[in-house]
Amino acid sequence: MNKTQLLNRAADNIRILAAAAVEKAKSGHPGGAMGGADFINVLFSEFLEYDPENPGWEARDRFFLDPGHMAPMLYGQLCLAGKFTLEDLKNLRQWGSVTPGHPEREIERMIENTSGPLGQGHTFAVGAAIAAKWFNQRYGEIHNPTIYAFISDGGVQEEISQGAGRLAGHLGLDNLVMFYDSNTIQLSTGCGEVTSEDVAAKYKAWGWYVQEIPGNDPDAIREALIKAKAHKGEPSLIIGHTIMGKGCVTAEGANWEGKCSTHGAPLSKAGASFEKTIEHLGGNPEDPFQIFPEVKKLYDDRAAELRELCNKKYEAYYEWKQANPLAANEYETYMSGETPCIDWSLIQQKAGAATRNASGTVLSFLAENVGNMIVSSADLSNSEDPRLQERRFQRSVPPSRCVRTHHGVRHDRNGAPRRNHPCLRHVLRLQRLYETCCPHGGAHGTAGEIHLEPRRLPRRRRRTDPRAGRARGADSSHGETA
Ligand SMILES: Cc1ncc(C[n+]2csc(CCOP(=O)(O)OP(=O)(O)O)c2C)c(N)n1
Ligand SMILES: [Mg+2]
Repeated sequence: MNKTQLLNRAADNIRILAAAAVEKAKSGHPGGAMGGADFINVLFSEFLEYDPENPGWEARDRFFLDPGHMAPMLYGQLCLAGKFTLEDLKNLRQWGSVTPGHPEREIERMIENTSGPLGQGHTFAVGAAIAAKWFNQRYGEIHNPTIYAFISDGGVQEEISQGAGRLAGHLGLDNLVMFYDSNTIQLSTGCGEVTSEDVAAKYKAWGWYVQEIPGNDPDAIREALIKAKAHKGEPSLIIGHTIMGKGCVTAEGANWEGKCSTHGAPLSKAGASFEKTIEHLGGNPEDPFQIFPEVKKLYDDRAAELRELCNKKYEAYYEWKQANPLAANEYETYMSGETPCIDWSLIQQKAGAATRNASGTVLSFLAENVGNMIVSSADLSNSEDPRLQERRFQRSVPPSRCVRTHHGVRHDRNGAPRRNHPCLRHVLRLQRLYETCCPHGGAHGTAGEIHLEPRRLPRRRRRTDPRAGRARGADSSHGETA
């Protein structure tokens, strides 16, 4: 079996697991999951850099799944990577199981965040990319992760994505690589019935580097990912033309791919034959929950490669830390998740001050006290906080402590349901999810939103000293900071 055949086999394995989990649950979304399997498989087996034994490693690459309904694909993938068991997959969408219909966040199992509401994963990824860029500009190579996102037709159509995409292009976030699963099918119709825009032209106009590929071809996916990672100055969009329900057949063995019915129903209820489809994909319909031995080896080998890669990175970090103790101390403080101790009584407000001026007073104070604060401003920066004017987050400019990202006028949805513009909010939320920044957002009609609450995440193990590492076991070095 050559490499291409092996990757096809692994993607078929994911398709089988996703379809089987939905079939057993009697509900869920198999079609999109089966079409996107090739991309996620190449990403996880060749590109995504993570520590298999330390999922909370701060400098890991991130993967955000925008269409949360494609969770069976992610679970299937993470089962190959050893983060879920076959038993977990059998319990998809069951009360109390670890495999809900739309997972939110579970870093230990490598779930950064998926979104139920389509489009939010796009903004999450942009927020993470801004945060990662800030760390990279400030601390260099020791923190240089790639942020990957996976989006589908619905997410590309959602308005919230437009604000996020334009901002990412404007900021030149070349640490962001997004795969668009363009299968031309959505929940109730073909995409052509509801949209006719040129998505490639749209993203190019926003300043993205855009590639179009056959999205079920592992070699094309690999090539596109290599080019995307090498491209500087712009975020990347890989438009993958994929096949909804790839591999689906009927009881008679006729092709049943590209059918809207497979979006949100078990294959047996969507016009396909579950058994024939599993057989067609090389699985066993009597016992579909299996990891093929050659696929297991593929992922075991990848885990060994990743361990070696991480050891080198931990070693490099240790050397950097020895040479830069002050910067390392700052970095580790930010990464520890500890919020600084703020004496709020020091903030003096004038009686009757306008809320935007009051907000500016608070921000000015925080700017001096919260070094990892990222302020997002929707063209209201001068009325809020003049001092932050100089600290603009820009392309290729080493940032100061506490920066402002100027979002421009993006209050683009009248009657937006929340106080702040939703795009801004979700970008902020993700900067928070990145665990390392204190985001603030200011938009029309609000005094701002500051996320400074203590994090509720379990403390993550950090191995800043490579010699204090893995040998001690996964749980023995919690909170190990210098
Ligand atoms: C903001 C938002 N609107 C509507 C939905 C309901 N919904 C879930 S999936 C989906 C269609 C998705 O189509 P696509 O993204 O192409 O996924 P595929 O059918 O290819 O799996 C819709 C409308 C949602 N999850 N979020
Ligand atoms: Mg689709």
